[in-house]
Amino acid sequence: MAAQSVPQLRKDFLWGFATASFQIEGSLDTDGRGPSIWDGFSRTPGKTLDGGNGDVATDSYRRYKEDIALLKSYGVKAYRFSLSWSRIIPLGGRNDPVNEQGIAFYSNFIDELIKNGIVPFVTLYHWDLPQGLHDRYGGWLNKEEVVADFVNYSKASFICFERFGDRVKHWLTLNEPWCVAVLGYGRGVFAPGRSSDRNRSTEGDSSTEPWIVAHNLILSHAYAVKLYREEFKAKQGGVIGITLNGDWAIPYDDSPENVAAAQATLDVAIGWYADPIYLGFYPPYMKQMLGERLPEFTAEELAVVKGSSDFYGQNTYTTNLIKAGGNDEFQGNNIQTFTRPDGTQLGTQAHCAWLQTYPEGFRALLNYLWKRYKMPIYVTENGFAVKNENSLPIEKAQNDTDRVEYFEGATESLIKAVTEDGVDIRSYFAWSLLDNFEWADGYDTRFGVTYVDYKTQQRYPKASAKFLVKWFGEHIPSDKVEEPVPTSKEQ
Ligand code: GBH
Repeated sequence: MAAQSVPQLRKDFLWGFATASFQIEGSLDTDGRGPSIWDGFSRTPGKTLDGGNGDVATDSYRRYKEDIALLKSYGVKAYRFSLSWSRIIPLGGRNDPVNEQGIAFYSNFIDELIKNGIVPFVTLYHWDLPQGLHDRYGGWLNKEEVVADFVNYSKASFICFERFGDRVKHWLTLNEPWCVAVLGYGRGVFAPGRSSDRNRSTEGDSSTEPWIVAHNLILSHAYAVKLYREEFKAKQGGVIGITLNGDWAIPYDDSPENVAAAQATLDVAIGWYADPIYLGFYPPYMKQMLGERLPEFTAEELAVVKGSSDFYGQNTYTTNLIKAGGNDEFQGNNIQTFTRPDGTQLGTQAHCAWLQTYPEGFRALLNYLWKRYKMPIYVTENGFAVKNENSLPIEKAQNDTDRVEYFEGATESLIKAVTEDGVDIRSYFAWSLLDNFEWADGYDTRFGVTYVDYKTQQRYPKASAKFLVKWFGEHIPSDKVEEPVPTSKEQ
């Protein structure tokens, strides 16, 4: 049989699609939700490319059953989504009231997934901090307050979890802390938009705040995991961890300074978070680069931080060539480019400047993470935005050849990493189930495997969805048992 020659992933491999609350839900003032830092930021003129905001998005708060029916039609094993902190605790803080309506929404959502045989894979925080916490004490900048409030929020979220804990087993604390710190407090392109660049922001200090925010994010993650392990894990048997963003880095050429530069880039993009969490210390390169500006953990904190993830979670999209030089600390003072020394491009250009296809880089990154951190890996995001897709008629957009090619390469790298390199990979979530609110790009950039017509909110599957459905159907052993042949007595 042909099926036997196809290399296989684990039987319990979780494949599916990912989204985030603010990017899809809309209904921002519904059922007692409080404002988040993205509400006001996205409504401020000039903050998003096309002026788009999160008021409606893909209307998924109201259409969640339709979204789940779509997931079911794709035959996914799992769905990764995030909870909105402001729906669960509208003002955000540990002494603020919990909103039962918000909890009920996610409880029903989880129920609906389970009813449809889809594993919920839940992110607690995907960038939508309650505005109340930012106004009250500076949000992520304030260690004493924000760590306690995040831990309390985790606990509130676990009210949901507790009701369905026998079947909900996968938790992520934070999505991409690098983006929160750098884009929110360094470059100022994401909420809350703080930056030293006075053309962009009236407040903020890019030389100190991102490092402080990152430190507080790591502690918030770690103490939430501690709570989970102490109070929930034994009875519920789930796993909890963090997911980071990070792309593979290749030296521009084999000169020693560019080889060192590529490693420094990985240290800042990934090691900034992964090294303390999995190895127990900040990368030495960062200490050298930042000196006193890099906060330090107390011995007690470090004991909580080290080992605070049950697995390794990674979002990854592309690969960069790295040259020594430049003064962008968030890239390790190196220059990133897609242009090879011979002038050719690394891969196919996406709609966003930061993304080109390069599937070999995905495989190399998985190997690097496996060797360095020695944890089972959950790939929690991977995807592509087709150039100018937003200006195409729907039928043309549905035929998303560049995205199909991207996923062809990614899945080939995935299966090779597993079967040829022996990397322990447990999940693959494509970003995203739907075109949605793409942060500072507004609705100009589309990442969905399903086209959304924002005028009607109609959903249209693209070719890339069909590709992934077929590919995972062929590469995960089926758990369907053979139907017994009925005996005449049963008939
Ligand atoms: C993910 O981030 C997010 O988790 C998800 O919400 C988002 O929709 C998806 O990607 C697609 O973008 O040019 O300086 O602003 C991916 C990691 C890191 C990619 C920052 C974009 C932009 C750097 N992102 N990068 S900059």
